[in-house]
Amino acid sequence: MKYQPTPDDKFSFGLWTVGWLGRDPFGEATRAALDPVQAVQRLAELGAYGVTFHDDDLIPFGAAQAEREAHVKRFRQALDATGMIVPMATTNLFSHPVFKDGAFTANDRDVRRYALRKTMRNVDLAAELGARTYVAWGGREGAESGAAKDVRAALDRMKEAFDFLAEYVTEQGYDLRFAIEPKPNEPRGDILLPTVGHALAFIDRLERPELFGVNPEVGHEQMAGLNYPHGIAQAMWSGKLIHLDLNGQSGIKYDQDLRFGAGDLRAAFWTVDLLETGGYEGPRHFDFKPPRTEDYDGVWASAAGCMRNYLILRERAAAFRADPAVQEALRASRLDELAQPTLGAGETPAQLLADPSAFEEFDIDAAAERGMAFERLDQLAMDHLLGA
Ligand code: XLS
Ligand code: MN
Ligand code: MN
Repeated sequence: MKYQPTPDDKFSFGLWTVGWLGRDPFGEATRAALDPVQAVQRLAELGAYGVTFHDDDLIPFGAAQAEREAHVKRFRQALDATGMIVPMATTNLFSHPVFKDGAFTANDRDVRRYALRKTMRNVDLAAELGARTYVAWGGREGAESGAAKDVRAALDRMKEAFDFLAEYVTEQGYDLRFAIEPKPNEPRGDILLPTVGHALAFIDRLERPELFGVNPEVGHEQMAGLNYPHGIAQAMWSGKLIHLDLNGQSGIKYDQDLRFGAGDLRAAFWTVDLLETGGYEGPRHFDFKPPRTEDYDGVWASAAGCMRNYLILRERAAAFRADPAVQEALRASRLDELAQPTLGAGETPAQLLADPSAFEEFDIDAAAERGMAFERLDQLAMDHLLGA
């Protein structure tokens, strides 16, 4: 069947995505709780290869040890029965009221110490279940007002937390890297590490940067009006795209978490094109929320839609790249020239200064007149995207 996902496509979903009950700031849940075991089974049937979770998605917050073990055991059995894997896990450091001022950067020191313990505990479980990536989304790390957070001190505390966790993972011999997930706002008025760029710069200041990457989410960059494919391209260029959250978003507004392909379809096309041609080998992870209008049939239709849209876009992007007219248009737009270094091999400042063709004899007017032919190129992309 066409566009039928298989495990080779590496599609994964968070338990909290299909398991979202539809509770929002204005209304109660519209769906009954979903058993994680059922989520694993249904996602496997739909063609996903992996499932991810926050600690509290799998084991209710505050569960006693015996209860905890029972939940993990049932989950593990469902994984074994379906062949599903756990490529990634993460910590819920935002739902419980104790985290109202953040976790790793809460002003209260005891809250910060508790947050570290809660994370270490789930890092252990993640490693036990074979996860290779540990996502850290600092949803409550931020503020609503200026004096409430000393951002430089908070970044010191954030660095302290990540350096400590990296040390812990190394000491334990876990094969696990951390992926920091940026988001500009919601639930805090302003969140620390708001964009991919902020996160990349922060990682450079850590003691073991090699254990860190980013987990960019489509909607989070678009909430800030940013170009998602450009953001992940820079993460790739930095060797830091180790995981990602695919979903849909319509412009600068609240975090919509629409299914992948909804919202900005052109950005979705370029995203798939980049992932498929840029050497990204990690999971294609969906972090979306089936709208609260849907019953469970709608939930599974929405999850299937994420994967179907990815596969359609993959086909369209490949057709775009393979089209001789596109290859010609790319040359006309001089993309091949962009790939050439600006300087000759080993060319020195003195040599560039001595090259009259670069300045004295450079025909500025002729160069300024040259068209870039981008519109024709983009229309070819549109034709492929629309199947014209
Ligand atoms: C929320 C985030 C969250 C992370 C995991 O906006 O997307 O779901 O992906 O904690
Ligand atoms: Mn989101
Ligand atoms: Mn996310």
